[in-house]
Amino acid sequence: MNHIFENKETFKGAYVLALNHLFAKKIENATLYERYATLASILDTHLKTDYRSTTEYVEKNNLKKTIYFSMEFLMGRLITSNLMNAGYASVVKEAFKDWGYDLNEIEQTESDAGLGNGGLGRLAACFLDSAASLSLPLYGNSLRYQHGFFVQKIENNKQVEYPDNWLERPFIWEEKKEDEAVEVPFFGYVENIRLIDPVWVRAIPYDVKVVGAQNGVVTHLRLWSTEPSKKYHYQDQAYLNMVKNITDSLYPDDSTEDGKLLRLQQQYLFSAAGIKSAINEHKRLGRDVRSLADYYTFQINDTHPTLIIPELMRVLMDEEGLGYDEAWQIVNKTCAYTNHTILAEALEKWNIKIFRRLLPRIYEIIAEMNKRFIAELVSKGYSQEKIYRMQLIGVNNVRMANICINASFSVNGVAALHTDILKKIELNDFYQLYPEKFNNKTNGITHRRWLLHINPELTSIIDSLLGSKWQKDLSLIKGLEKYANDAKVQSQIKDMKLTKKRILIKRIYEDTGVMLNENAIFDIQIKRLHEYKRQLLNILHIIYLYLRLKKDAEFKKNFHPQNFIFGAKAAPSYHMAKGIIELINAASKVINNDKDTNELLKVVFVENYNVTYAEFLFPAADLSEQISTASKEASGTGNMKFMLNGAVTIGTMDGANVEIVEQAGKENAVIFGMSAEEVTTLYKNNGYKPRKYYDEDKRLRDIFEFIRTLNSNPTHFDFILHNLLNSDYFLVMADFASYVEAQAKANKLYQDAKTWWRMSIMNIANAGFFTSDRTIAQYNEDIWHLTPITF
Ligand code: 26V
Repeated sequence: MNHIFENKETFKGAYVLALNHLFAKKIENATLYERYATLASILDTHLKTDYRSTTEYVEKNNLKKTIYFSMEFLMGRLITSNLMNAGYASVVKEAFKDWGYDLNEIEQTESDAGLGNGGLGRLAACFLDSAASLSLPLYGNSLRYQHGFFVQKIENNKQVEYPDNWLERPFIWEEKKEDEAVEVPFFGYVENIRLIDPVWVRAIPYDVKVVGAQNGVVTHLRLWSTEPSKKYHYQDQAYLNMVKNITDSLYPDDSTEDGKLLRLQQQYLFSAAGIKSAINEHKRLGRDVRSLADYYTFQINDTHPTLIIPELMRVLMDEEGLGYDEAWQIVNKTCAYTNHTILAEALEKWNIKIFRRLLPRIYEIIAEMNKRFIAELVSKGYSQEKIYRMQLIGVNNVRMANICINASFSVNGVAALHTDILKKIELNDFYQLYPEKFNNKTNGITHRRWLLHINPELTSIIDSLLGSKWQKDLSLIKGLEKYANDAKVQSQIKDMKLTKKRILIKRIYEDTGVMLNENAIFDIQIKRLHEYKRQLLNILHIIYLYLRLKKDAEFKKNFHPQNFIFGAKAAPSYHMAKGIIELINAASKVINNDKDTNELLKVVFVENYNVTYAEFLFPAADLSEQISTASKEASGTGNMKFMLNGAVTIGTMDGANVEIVEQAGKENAVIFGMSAEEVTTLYKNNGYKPRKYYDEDKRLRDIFEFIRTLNSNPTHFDFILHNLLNSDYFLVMADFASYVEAQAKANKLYQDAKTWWRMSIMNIANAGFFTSDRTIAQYNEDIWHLTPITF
């Protein structure tokens, strides 16, 4: 077959024509963006053939689909990943080289699609890549936010938020499907199950192609946008504003408890539209609604898409005329729920008043579900107290997680420890009632983006040792283990790190003016800013190091230089988190400018940490900071990206760290701090006195004193210090001594090069389990049972 990506000459010919067609320019006159847009357009157009054959295959063979409902998909840039998965990266790179251009440079002009907050959204993006690469018919369903996750700037040490106008220039990978628009009703009132006088909003899908790894499979992520309904002749400004607002912005908040009507509106919009489009498709293919469960699984990513449950009930009963029991059976066989947090404050609840006003019929259905559920529990002899804990509606609010657990056939956690805690503690009532529903699916990351794409240097080292089969089946990366002590391989890995550090140093220098020492240990903590993730513990330790280096010559002599790098966004309304960012920046200014220590110790807070920045940071790391209070981090996925790129974890036995240590060996990580069980017991006994640590540990007193010098107003950071002394819910004070010890151990280990690079290689070699290909294969095996597409 002859096509434009066949070889560099055919590609060059097509590219020059397209550039002329799109921008009326010759290549030497085109801007960087025009060169990018031309490449993306011809690739996107080219992919249409595979997209069509995938769709046709799935339809012709009546394959079951999974619709992955997620309010967030943190896609990042797509050009390189699409080119690589399509198998055309080297042809394009060669052609560009002939012209004197660098493909990486072109990539820089694509906007980073930041339709998510953090781990949950990035996981969804990795899942799309893995499912398509495993030839599974999985499709994403979400919202097309006009503004993604805010752009962070640091001004005066503080975080300032700016809007992310990522759609400023056309998003080339999307295609508007006007013909598949649906109308979604809000408000109104109910008369005999009929919704009277609702306000209609038109939902229009934009499909973004998702390219499987060299298997000809192209699926999509469907993003819903809102437009005024076609049902009205006249629309006033208030209505038009409401319509626009629904898909205006992503909530920059992990907090789902803000009670905002708008967020509930977003949730219903993409849930109802997604269900409607699945049912439309199901019928178009000539199938009966009663067989829905044979053709679809709706995976509910956290509780944000919970409303698909009552919505599906509504469609089946009110529109399709099924009885309650029959509808309930279908819902129960199609919906599956993934839980991503045990933090009680993160469990979504909606005020009944708001809920009923916005979604009166949906509320009625949930009330009916609740009535029947309570009756079932009563008949099983449950106590009043237990029933109250489990019911779907509390005194004031609708409980989304309870609805999901009650109505889904599968409930999964995202790491072994997390699922264990759900079963034994947080969701124990439900686990006793439905033990068969509960299962674990440890998270993963796509090694195509997080190794092949971002670290070609490491990829080629592995290729040279193992051939390239491991790229398709990451479990084969285990073959590296036998080179762990090999001096030559160790030095190759060390050189790879140095190369990646130099690239990062340059970027950080350009962004912040801080020049980092390339021989130092690169110690990196990149993730959302949350108290439970304990960036505060990290900065307290850095201050301790700084003070010690200044006064202890012997310590200084034995200390290997260390660069501490942070990247984190705080929710705009999260006062404590923003205070911690300011504290890190204020401390870094003093530390970086102190001639006594600044050859040895630097601290950098990178601005606007996002997927694109992450791609520079992970490969350059030596130490991966995973220091959450044990039991609080459901899984973590950054920990896996570091490991795969040869960093050693310094962390607590929390989330997937437990499995990382299990895979790599305890001797190949630096573990510290209280265990999840100890934390739980401490909370239960109510006996935690953080002030004791302050009184007994001079290091803490010195750190506090230093913090009081960081601002012209000595009480400026007192809200942080007082919290540590008087409450410290996340046990920073309790784990401080143990963390200091762990850090000292890591610094010493690094100085023993043979041991260190052995550890690094052992981490890479044992990261195979953490590919999201494995995660997706397990979801499919246990929950979805999809048949792969085999052309
Ligand atoms: C929400 C909230 C809201 C209230 C304040 C505290 C708080 C803390 C965390 C959250 C997160 C909710 C869901 C979430 O993003 N979970 C993350 O999911 C990742 C993918 O499974 C997982 O790796 C992370 O450990 C988990 O935090």
